[in-house]
Amino acid sequence: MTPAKAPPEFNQITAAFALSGEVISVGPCGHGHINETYELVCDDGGQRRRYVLQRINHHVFKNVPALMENVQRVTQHVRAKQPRALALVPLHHGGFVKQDSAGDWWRVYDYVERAITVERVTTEAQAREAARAFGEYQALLVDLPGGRLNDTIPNFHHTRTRFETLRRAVNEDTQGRAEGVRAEIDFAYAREADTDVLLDLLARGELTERVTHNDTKINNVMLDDVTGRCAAVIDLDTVMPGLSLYDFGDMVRTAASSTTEDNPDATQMHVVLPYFRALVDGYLESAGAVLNATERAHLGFAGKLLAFETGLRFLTDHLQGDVYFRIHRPGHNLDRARTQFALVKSIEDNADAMKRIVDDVEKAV
Ligand code: GN1
Ligand code: MG
Repeated sequence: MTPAKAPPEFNQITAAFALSGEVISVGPCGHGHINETYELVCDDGGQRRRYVLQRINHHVFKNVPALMENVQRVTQHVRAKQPRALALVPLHHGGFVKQDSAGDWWRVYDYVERAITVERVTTEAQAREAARAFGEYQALLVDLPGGRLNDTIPNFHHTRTRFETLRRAVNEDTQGRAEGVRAEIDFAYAREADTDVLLDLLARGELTERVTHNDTKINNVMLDDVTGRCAAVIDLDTVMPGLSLYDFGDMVRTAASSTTEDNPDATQMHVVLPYFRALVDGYLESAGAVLNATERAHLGFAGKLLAFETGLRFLTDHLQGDVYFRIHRPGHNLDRARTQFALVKSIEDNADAMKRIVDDVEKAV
């Protein structure tokens, strides 16, 4: 995907939303790979008010009204319990999403002020707080009224499907890139058996479907810039039925790792055990009462699985010509696949130590 373009008919779009004041500036916002995100600054009678405007990627999220129904239900439910949680801004004429003449969909959130996101954890306290916050989010959604949420992306974390998609991309090799990534393909194929582990446990009833966030990377939690406590969980487009282990695993992938997924030098990537311990500690503090013994027993494996699955997705996108994740340089998705696979290897090498950490933390709770 190419970097964000200037949005068309911008004024008509912002005018449709019930904003306080006049829009005085628009700038880029965040580091997401899928949607386009802008910061809107409004002048409200001399007071500055900020909003987040997003163009929803409808090639990725094919049913935007169904997605927005989820987001609306979830934000309404969480906001009643967390005053700083994300809130949608309505349209003047009702509803929360505006379609422009090109068929693109737009929505606006209130800006979460006095809070930051980080791309990489630098203290154990940050890791613990992020995990506590995502665990709390999970626990808050246990009593979400209104029935099952829509599947905004079917089979999103179905690792077997992700694996088969990679295999198809290798066989089709539309860009002629397979030869150059033989080592990565072999790495993936050697771990095929991992793809079914959680799916088999789910089929046997040992894991339970829950309402999960499904994209718990570290930059999807906003931390108060003074206290460091969670201000808001963001990026709610994939909140839908899922496994809690997907949420925990994606935290391990992005918060118990030594470098970012974008690092072109994959040798710098490894699991950071003190951050892993902090994640287990924070997650069990808030979600511990919800989790069953099978979930607890697979916390380390979940980190490996999500790094593996995300690596499969990056490698597939590289082979297919970078059509899904936004890239900022040639080979970017390949670099990302390499960091993910380096993390998988590191988690394999540290599996015993990670198991001991989980046991230790459980004993202490
Ligand atoms: C995407 O939108 P963003 O950048 O927060 C992706 C996640 C991946 C992540 C990898 C809808 O998240 O699943 O884990 O990139 N979101 C979607 O950085 O595919
Ligand atoms: Mg995001």
